[in-house]
Amino acid sequence: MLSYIFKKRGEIIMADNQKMWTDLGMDLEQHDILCEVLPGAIGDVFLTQKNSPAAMDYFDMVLADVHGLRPGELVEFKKNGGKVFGTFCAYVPDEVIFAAGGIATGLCAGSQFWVPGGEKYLPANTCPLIKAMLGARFEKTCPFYRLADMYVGETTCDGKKKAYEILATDIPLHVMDLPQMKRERDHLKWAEEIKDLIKIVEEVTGNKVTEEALAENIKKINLKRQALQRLYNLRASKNVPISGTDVLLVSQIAYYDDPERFASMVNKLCDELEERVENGVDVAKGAKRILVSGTPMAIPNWKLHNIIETSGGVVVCEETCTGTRYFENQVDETGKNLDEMVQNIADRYLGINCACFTPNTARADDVIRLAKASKADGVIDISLMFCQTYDIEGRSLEQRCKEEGIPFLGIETDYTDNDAQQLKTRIGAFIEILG
Ligand code: BJ8
Repeated sequence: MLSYIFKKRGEIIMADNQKMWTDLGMDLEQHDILCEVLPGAIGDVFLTQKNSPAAMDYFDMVLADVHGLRPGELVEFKKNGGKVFGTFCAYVPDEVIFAAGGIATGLCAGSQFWVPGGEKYLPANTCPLIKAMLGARFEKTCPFYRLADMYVGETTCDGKKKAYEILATDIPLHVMDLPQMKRERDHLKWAEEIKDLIKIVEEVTGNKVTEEALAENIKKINLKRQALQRLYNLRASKNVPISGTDVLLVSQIAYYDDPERFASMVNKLCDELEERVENGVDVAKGAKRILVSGTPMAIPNWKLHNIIETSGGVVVCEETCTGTRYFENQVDETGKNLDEMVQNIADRYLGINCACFTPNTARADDVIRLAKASKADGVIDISLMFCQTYDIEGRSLEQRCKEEGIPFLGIETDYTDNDAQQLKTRIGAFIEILG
């Protein structure tokens, strides 16, 4: 039983991860089916791209052995007593987990493959991301879901809250009580929640979160954010040096790669892109520049980017949690003691503008600001099916874009390909009318 690794674009080698997957208690037969689909999907989306930067090789390699490479590292880490924490949301502060000597890893849920498994536990009219979370865990077909010692959830949307109750029947799960408003007292409350998380990770890892360790990890995660910000700044140049599909992959990998290695690989990519910008290299000459906003696109969800970029558009920015919401704003590094550092962490994370908050007008401000900064010709706002908060917010966002004279297209979709043709037609028509 084999997983496929693309060593370089177009070159496929095989890796045998069977023993690790068996040890993790995975359903190998079902997992084989997923492994068979993935290389085709990667080939269709990534290998058909022209003029992809050479430094994307690293991210392609990570993707091609997505269930082998990083899980293998985490398994080794656990053999030496390390603890792994699986997270689901951009609000959970990785700094705290790393400061306790643990490793945080995103638990992505971007594949239709996991949705039917989730529907055994949840109503069909639940957001596909949430259904995929449960499917990935209970169907035993994702090594990340298997190897995490604990999950860390958060009180964002109602669907996730209920899903965490079900997941907690199968794995230790701590839920952080995220405020739904951003008043001063909410900032203080979020700091208290982070202190609770510190206690939990200290208990699980057996390590204290010291001032030194927290300061060091604030810097470490900030460096990752800075690398991503650099990448996004380069996309804003007149000639587009990298496709949105490639950048989406980088953003998806950000959630589970080693933070230091990831930052250095993103910076390496940026060095290459800087040269491209100077030399006028454009991967999408004549294409219309699109800002994508809305719900996150967890790996391996490349559906919308692929459609946009094969319909005369190029994605130049994502106002999503697999985009700017993940890395904008640094944690203030001047905190002198644990209390100050925790408050600085709380303040940075509460700066994220998720539709779960009320009011959330700052998100529309973000979209307008980013559309202008990235010189977008239009905004495509995406809501995963049955995600009420993003769907509802789409209406006011459309209004704001209209007021600013920015063309806007709202889309509701899921992980299936059932609507792909229809979306191609709608997106193609939208791109046509962009001036
Ligand atoms: S900070 S966007 S990662 S909650 S799409 S599961 S909201 S029903 S993913 Fe999210 Fe954190 Fe917000 Fe970002 Fe619910 Fe909507 Fe599904 Fe969602």
